[in-house]
Amino acid sequence: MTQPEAAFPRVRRNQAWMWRAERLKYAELVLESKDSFYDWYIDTHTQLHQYHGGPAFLPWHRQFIFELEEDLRTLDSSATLPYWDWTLDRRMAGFLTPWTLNFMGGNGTDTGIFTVSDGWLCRNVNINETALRRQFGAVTDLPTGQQVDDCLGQTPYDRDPWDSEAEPSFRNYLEGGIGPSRIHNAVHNWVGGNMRDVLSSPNDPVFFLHHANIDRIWGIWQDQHPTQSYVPQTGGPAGHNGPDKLLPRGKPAINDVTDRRKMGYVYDTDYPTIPSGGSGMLPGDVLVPGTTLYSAIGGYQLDFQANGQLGLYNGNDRSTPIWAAPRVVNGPGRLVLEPSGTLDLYDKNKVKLFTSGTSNMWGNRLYVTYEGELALFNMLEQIIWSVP
Ligand SMILES: [Cu+2]
Repeated sequence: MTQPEAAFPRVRRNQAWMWRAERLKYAELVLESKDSFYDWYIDTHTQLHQYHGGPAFLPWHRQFIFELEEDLRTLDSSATLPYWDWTLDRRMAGFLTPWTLNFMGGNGTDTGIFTVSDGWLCRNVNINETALRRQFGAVTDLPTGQQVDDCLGQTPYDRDPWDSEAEPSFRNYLEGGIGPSRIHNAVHNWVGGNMRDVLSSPNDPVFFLHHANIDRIWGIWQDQHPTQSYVPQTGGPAGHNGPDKLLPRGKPAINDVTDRRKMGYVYDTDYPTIPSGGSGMLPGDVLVPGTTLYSAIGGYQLDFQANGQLGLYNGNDRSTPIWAAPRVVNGPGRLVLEPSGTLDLYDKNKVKLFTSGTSNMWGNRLYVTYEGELALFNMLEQIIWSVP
């Protein structure tokens, strides 16, 4: 059976919706990278302080975390960076936070997988071999969703004097030079410990989850403001103009990394621009007509036909569906798996044709099982809804 190739093999997902095994796999992969390339990122970030407090802050960090993702993919070709949406669960612990022992570890010193005894030695100026430190919430709160929305309303991208005083400036508002919430800086300070020393902060592996989220927010802003491009192109500080090449490699140029889709990755929140299909739907996924989900074995398939009709079939018998959603009247719409856990089918007029009615069960996933069911699995991998 042929399964459709995803147009974007690299989808960066919200860590909150990753299953236990996926969280552990990512944490162990990062721990493994400590033996080879990881420390290069700590040292490079520490040295290149000129990319903070200026327009290149966002493109430089985009390329920086992209390179780590590329390196991780040499160890596991399916790896992508998770992102930490800190507005989602602003507590210090809980299953939607990254602070679980099978993932980023907890508060304080030396917890979880990233401990000295497991080989996670922090590098500070001239001093190696210190334990990872955190002190949650000691100096500030995490940003709220409203504060991020306020940030997304800021234009232009940046302006003179192109530094931490620039205003109005989306970049400076997001980075944390201005605005009531100091978004990017506040998250570093909230985590505390190693993250609070911004230059050596990649010592804490949550750095990359935080910066993936900052990068995601930049991407959303770019999509919302298509006429606002990267500035300055000339006349800005050295290294911060669009054609300038990014250090330390001297490539690519800033203008080469302003389009994440051209770089070949997207975030799960970038839907519905991703043609979906394949084996299942994850929280936030949107399926467009003309795509099919397949069971891993057994030959069952969920067809979302081009006319918007949704049906579950035994692949050997396409004449009669095992189960079918209510008939589409107004034309094809979308199938949406809401992060809050509901599967909803819409028609072209956004009229809801069908719902699983499973809201407030955050993180459900949809699969076609090998027994021929369409089933929603909760985060404990239990079936909580199925048809027929
Ligand atoms: Cu940085």
